Amino acid sequence: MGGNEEAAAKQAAAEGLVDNEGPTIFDKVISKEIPADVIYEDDKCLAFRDINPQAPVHFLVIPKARDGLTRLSKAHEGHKDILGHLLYTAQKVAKDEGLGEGFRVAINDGPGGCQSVYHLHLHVIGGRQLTWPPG
Ligand code: IU
Repeated sequence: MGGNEEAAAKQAAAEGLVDNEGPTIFDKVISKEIPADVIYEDDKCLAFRDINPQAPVHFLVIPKARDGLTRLSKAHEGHKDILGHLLYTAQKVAKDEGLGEGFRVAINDGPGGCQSVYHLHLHVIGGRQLTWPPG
């Protein structure tokens, strides 16, 4: 690996752009080290607006403790409570955001699912007519 490539790989790993269980950019959102537009928070999770919104309303719901959940497919029996909590929170915040007409909850898993940040997150998207199938 050349110097530039190595630096890019290190940067990607530092930002949680690879599934290596290391810290991700979302840890910095949780610790408030980097600013985010947080719209809901409790002891277990955080919801904040996506910096690159795909619809008028687009926010992410993330667990505060990653506990191995870099991606949904890493889930085990012990994660059922937090998974339920994230889904419950997604619909609650969607209502607060005025998405009474409907919305979409999506979880991208791994390279095939177009996941880019390896800290589990639910996308909640709405505020316009969504179409199906997604890309
Ligand atoms: P993905 O499912 O891993 O592809 O989605 C990651 C999302 O995180 C993506 O929609 C980004 O726009 C979003 N995001 C963010 O909101 N804030 C950040 O600092 C970073 C990514 I990096």
